[in-house]
This record gives sequence, structure tokens and C-alpha cells, in this order.
Amino acid sequence: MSKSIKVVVTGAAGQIAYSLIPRLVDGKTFGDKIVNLALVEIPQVVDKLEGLVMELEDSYFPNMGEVTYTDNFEEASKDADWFLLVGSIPRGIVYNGKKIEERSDLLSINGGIFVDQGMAIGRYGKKNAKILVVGNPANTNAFIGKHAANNDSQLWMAMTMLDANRAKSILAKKTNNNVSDIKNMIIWGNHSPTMYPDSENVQILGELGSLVINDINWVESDFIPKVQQRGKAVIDARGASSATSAAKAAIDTVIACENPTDPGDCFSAAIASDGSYNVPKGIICGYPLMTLEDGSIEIKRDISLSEFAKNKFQISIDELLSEREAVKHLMQ
Ligand code: NAX
Repeated sequence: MSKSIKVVVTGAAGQIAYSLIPRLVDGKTFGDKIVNLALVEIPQVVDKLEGLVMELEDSYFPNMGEVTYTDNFEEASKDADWFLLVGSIPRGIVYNGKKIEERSDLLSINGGIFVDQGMAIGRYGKKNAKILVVGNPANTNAFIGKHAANNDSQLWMAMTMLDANRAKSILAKKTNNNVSDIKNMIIWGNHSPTMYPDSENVQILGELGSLVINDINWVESDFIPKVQQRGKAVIDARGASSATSAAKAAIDTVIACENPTDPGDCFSAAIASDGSYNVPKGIICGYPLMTLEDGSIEIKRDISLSEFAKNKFQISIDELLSEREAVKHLMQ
């Protein structure tokens, strides 16, 4: 064992974090590196993290380094390599005496949190830190955080891996294959019900999805809505939002960023647009990504989109633009 890595996790007492945190130190996600954890919560619940730390110690993970917990995000940020920003205020709770039901209220409240966290990351995080925003509305939270961080050597992402994993699972069932036979699964746009899961460019046992599936009715009226609405279906069935699958997706994203992408494959996450695929620059948009041998992460640029795909993708881009408009007061 040689190097060590520092990972900050917010929302550390929440349900996603409970599945996520042990996997960060299990010796698989970061290989043989020693993983130091800085767990962050709001002041009202931060003390609960003592129990989680006890459980981590009791689990005896040989790769676990120092574990700290705090409600002070700046302190946690110092020299961190990775930030997993899971914490956010969910829809439906009462916040400052008002029930948060509108997406615009959610954008505003969480946006405020991401201004402060972004500034701290830009100032105290490592130069090449990677930031994965899981807390919703993830793309626009990442947009706000990245702007506040004002540090272009750091990489901000919003999580769309869970959507990609859901899509892979549906396609594997539909074609009687194993999920590992499904590659190049792209989620275009926003992590929201407008996302466009791309069944045309996916590779199923090495063949293009558009050739293997060849059933536009199923794609349009079954596959796409199922992926888009899967989060709600889980909430309806479980009475709580996806947790273990969200944690797995966050781990998958970290692993995808830490290791070179296999030729012919890509992974899904949302990053700041550089204008690729005619997306307005700066918005945090779901793209096909590749990790190169030198560790840098790039948009895969050779995907061709059908007219059908372009129209679906545009709906999600328009939504991201309207979210950008709703938070412009936070972009000083
Ligand atoms: P929980 O409500 O169980 O946990 C959230 C935790 O965040 C709480 O303990 C809360 O105290 C903490 N928190 C709030 N503000 C914070 C702040 N400023 N600093 C640190 N901690 C803070 O939610 P959970 O089920 O864990 O979900 C977390 C977030 O993930 C939610 O926003 C949820 O909507 C989002 N999701 C995102 C997904 C994605 O694919 N991007 C899928 C799953 C999930 O829906």
C-alpha cells in the first residue's frame, strides 16, 4: 500500500451515504490507496456521525485511513482529492417555515448551499480535485458550485450514472443479455425526467442498439419513460428515494474516473459543456465521457445523433437553460 487519498462526503448521515461510505474504504474503489474520509453534515445531525464512524471501525477495513466528521465544510475541504456532494434539502420538507414543493424553491435553497461549498472547494480542495454532485437538482447544483469555485483545474460533475445503470438493466432484460454486455450507454442532458437515455448508440454485445432493438415504439413509449421515471417508481414502491443503487452509481462514477475507459466504451456523467453537440457552453450536461491514460476526462465526440435523438436531447437542454435562468441571482 502506498499512496493515500482524501474524500469528502456531504449528507454523510443520509441514506445514500450509509451505503456509499463503506464502499469508499473497502479496497476496491480506490485500489490499494489508503482512504482518508472527511464526513460532513448539518449541525442538527452531525453528532449522529459518531455512530457511523464506530461502525466503520468495527467493520475493520484495512484501507481505511483517518476518519473525521464535522459540520464545517471549509475545514473538511482542505487538500481533498474527491468531493462526493450528496447532501441537499429534499423536496417536500418544511424549510424556514415553508413547504418546499416547487423546483424553483429547491433550486434556490440548494443553490445557496452550493455557492458556499463551491467557494470552499475552489479555495481549499486539491488543484486536480474531482467533484461529483449527487444531491438534486444535481446538474444545476454543480453549475452553481463550479461557478463559485472559480478553479478550472478542478473537475465538476453531476451524477447520471444511476440513470445509465437503470437503462443498461432494462436493455439487458429486453435483449436477454447480461448487463456487462451493454456498453457505451449515454444519458444526454439533465438528471431529471427530461433526460434522454440513448438506445441507438448503445453497444449490445458489440452491435449498435439501433440495429439490435429496431423497435421505435418500444423505445419511445416504454424504454425512455421507464428510465426517466424510475426514480419516482422506486419512491412509490419503497416510500423513500433510491439509496443503495444511487450509492453504487456514485462508486461506479469514481471507478470510471480513476481508470482508463476501455476502447469503444464510455461512461455517463454530466460535465460543463464546451459547446460539444451544440450544447450552450457552461451548463452541466449529461455527456458520454472517457478517462484517458493520463487520467484526464474528455467528452467522446464522435457519436452521431438521429433527428429523433436530437429532438429529445433538446428538451433536456432547454430545461437546463431554464434552471440556469432560475439561479442567475446566485451567479455573482
Ligand atoms: P437523505 O435525506 O437521506 O440525506 C441527505 C442528508 O444531507 C441529510 O442527512 C441532510 O442532513 C444532509 N444535508 C443537507 N444539507 C447539507 C449540507 N449543506 N451539508 C451537508 N449535509 C447536508 O437523502 P438521500 O436519500 O441520501 O439523498 C441525497 C440526495 O441525492 C437527494 O438530493 C436526492 O434527491 C439525491 N439523489 C440523486 C440521485 C442522482 O442520480 N443524482 C439519485 C438518488 C437521489 O434521489
